Amino acid sequence: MIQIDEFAGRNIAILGLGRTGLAAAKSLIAGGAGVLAWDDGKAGRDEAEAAGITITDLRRRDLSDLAALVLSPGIPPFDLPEPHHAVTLARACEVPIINDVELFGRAMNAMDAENRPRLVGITGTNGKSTTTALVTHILQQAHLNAVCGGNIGRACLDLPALSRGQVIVLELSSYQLEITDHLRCDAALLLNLSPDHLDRHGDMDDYQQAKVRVFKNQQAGDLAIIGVDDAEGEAVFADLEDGPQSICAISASHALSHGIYVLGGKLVDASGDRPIEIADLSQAPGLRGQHNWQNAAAAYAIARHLGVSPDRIAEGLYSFKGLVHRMELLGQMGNILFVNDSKATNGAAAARAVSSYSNVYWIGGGLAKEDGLDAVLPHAGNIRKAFLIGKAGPDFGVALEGHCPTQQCEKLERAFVAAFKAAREGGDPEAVILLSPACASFDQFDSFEARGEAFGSLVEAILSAIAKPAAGESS
Ligand code: UMA
Ligand code: ADP
Repeated sequence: MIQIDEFAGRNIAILGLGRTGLAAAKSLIAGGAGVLAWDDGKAGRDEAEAAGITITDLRRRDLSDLAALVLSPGIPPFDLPEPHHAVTLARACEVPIINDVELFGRAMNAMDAENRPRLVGITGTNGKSTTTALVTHILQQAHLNAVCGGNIGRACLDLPALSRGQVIVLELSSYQLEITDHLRCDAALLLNLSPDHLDRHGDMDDYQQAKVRVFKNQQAGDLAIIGVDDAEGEAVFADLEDGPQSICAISASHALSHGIYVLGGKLVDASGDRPIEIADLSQAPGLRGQHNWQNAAAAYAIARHLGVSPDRIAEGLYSFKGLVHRMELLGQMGNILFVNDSKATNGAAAARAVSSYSNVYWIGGGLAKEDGLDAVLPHAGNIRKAFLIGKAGPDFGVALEGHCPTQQCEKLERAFVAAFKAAREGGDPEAVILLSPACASFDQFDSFEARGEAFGSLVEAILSAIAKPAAGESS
């Protein structure tokens, strides 16, 4: 746990007692602050009380004596979609609204330069978790004391106490960045940008403004890495050219005269006098698909900045296993692969998976995002048939008309059974039953993890049913 001393002897409120709020409460209490904690959900309050944290209803209290209100990332700090009552009260009393990443950034800044860990900040619309895990894996393989946290699942204040020689790799969402002011990253990455979370940010411009805060406070000697495969990234790169930090462009779609790029699977470092081939990513099983090449190029740039040798980085790229729920190969039956990409909660992410395979029996749908299926349609030629579920099913059916056959299945189980039958009858040399929904899961599941696990159970049931001969059948 990272102890936060800044509020010793003062009262500070915490709204939201999930992973972020619980960790923040513990860090602040350890540092001597008077913590007033609240969660609108009973489960959150109960868990906090069990951990010895006092509960105070922040919606019904005068907040004017507070030094700050610490918000969880899931609770909007501004007016969209609508402000929380406690946020409105805090604003009226001019209480600063901050978050755990801001507390973390200030604690880092308060350290002596020689003891301060090095910090990597990773953001983008898609690929954050994969790149965060990949960077951490490469650094650990190179025997650096690296840990990761943030949006990837472990609150940043829950990480081990800050100490000399550590490298902290933080995955940062737009929700976390939008009210973070003092974070300074030794290496900061913006992978890509496409429409997401616009209900909260209002428009692309506001979303982009939140994301580019990852570069705020960078100094000479720090590195900004920017994916330039989309127009937004190119614009951010141009904006940063006048900044104090060094900048590095990365691409998975074209050669760069200066930067790091991947072409035909070959990772090339063109940041020096002449381009040098570093690795052949077609030999990296955990980094299949062009989108993962973008992640690999970014991870390479970060690890080089932290002093890891190109050979060591290549070893890390080859030995990376990938993350669960992201184009995760669950198993194979004859010519049929089962791939769980439940984390594809928007169209841009699903497009990457659909474009990575031929003969896709695609399971998609759920709660649609702003970008709908726009990014998937150019790759619909790879879809042999779409099996649609959830609220978005009917709209996706309309969007796919004229592109590929579709079947409305409503539920995941029905979609899986229908997709399996179709894939068996299809006779393709390699077929893929791909769950890559292009949607959030919340209409039918608690989380993308629960959705991926449900898919995994269906796959497991089929694989074990086929492996075991039926009763009475001779082997
Ligand atoms: N709550 C209220 N009132 C509200 C809304 C929520 O009291 O109006 C309470 C809930 O009852 C709950 C708590 O707030 O107890 C949840 O807070 P939270 O949603 O911020 O969740 P945490 O558990 O703190 O997890 C957060 C991130 N969640 C979100 O941003 C929504 C996690 O990212 C992150 O891993 C974690 O902090 C540690 O840093 C998850 C996520 O979905 C993976 N992120 C989004 C994404 O990747 O698209 C941004
Ligand atoms: P995030 O943490 O940003 O949501 P993940 O690494 O969890 O990103 O991947 C989310 C989804 O996006 C998965 O479906 C994955 O296959 C896909 N994906 C991973 N990297 C990229 C990328 N660089 N560009 C687009 N999609 C990606």
